[in-house]
Amino acid sequence: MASTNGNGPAEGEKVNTNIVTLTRFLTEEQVKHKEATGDFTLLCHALQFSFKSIAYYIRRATLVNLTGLAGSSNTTGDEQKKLDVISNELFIEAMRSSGKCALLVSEEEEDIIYFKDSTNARYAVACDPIDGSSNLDAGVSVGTIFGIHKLAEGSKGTKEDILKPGTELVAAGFTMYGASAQLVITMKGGSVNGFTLDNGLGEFILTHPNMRLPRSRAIYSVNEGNSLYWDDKVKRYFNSLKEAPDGGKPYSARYIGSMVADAYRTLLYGGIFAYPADKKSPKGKLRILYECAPMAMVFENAGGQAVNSKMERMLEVVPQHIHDKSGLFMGSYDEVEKVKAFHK
Ligand code: AHM
Ligand code: MG
Repeated sequence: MASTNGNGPAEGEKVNTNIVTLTRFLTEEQVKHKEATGDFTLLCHALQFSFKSIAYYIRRATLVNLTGLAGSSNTTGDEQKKLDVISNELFIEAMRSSGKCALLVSEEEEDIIYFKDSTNARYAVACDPIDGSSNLDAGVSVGTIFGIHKLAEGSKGTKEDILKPGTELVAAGFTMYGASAQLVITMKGGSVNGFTLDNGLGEFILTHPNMRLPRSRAIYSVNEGNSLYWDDKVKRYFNSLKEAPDGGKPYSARYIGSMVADAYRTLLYGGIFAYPADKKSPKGKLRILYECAPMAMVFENAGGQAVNSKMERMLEVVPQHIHDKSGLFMGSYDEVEKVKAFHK
C-alpha cells in the first residue's frame, strides 16, 4: 500500500523500481563480453568508490575546513589537506586496493605510481583527481577525469603501457561534482552513458543513457583572456562566431574554467570547447593522458569530434611524456568542422 506519511511515495505516485545502477550496468556489460574475467568491472567499482568519496568530501568542504592551501595548520595543530591532495590520495588508494591497477598516472604525481603488489593487475590508469581546482574554494563545479588502458600481453606494467594514444583506451570518462555528482563513462567502440549520484541511495543511477551531442549549437567556451596570444587562424575563427550573418544571432559565450563542467555542458547542449595552444603556451595547457584523450573518447563516442591545435585527431596523438600537453578543440561535429575550415 502506498504511504502518504511523507516518508514514502504519495498515493498514485509512480516509483521506478527497475533502477539501473552503475553496478548493475557494469555487470550487464560484463555478461555481454564472454571473454571478460571481471577484472575491469572490479576496477570500475574502485573508480566509482573514489568518485563517491571525492563527491562526499567536496560537499563537506566548507563545513570541515578542507578549502584553502595544503600545508596550513588548523586550530588543533593538525595539518590540513587541500581537497586536491585528499582526492589524489583517495584515488591512489582506490586503485591500489582494487588489485587490478598495475600503474597509475595522476596529474598530482610527478612520476608513475607502480602497484607492485598487484601482481595480476592488467590495467593502467591515468587520472586528474580534481580538474578545475582553481575553482574549488568558490564552490564551483570541478571533476575527476580518467582513462583506462590495458597492459600489453605479458607486460607487468611499464611506461609504454600508458604512453599510448587515446585510440587504445579501453574506457574513459569523468565525474563532475556539481549540484549532484554526474558520472559519464564510455568504453571502446561503445556508447556514452551518464549516471547521477543519488546521495540517499549512495548509488550512481543511469539517468542519461546513450548520450549524443547535438550536431551543432551556437555556444563557444574558451578563455578569451588568452586571445592576445592566439594565432591568427584561432582569432579569425572565434571572431567569426561573434558575427551575425543574414540577420542571425552571434554565438553565446560560456566559460566556467573547469573543463569537466564546460565539457559536460557541451556534451548536453552542444557547441565548442577549446583550449588552444598559443604563443604563451605553444604546447597548450591541457594534459594529453588524463585530460585531452579521455574527453576526446567521450566526445567521439557521443558523435562529436576532438582535435588538437594542428587539427589532428586528438585520439591519435601519442604522448612522449606522461604529463605532455596539447591544444584542444572539441564539441559538436559541425562546430569542429568549422574550426578545421579556418585552419585550412
Ligand atoms: P587543472 O587540472 O590544474 O585544474 O587545470 C585544468 C583546467 C581545466 O579544467 C580548465 O579548462 C582550464 O584549466 C582553465 O584554465 P584557465 O584558467 O587558464 O582558463
Ligand atoms: Mg586538470
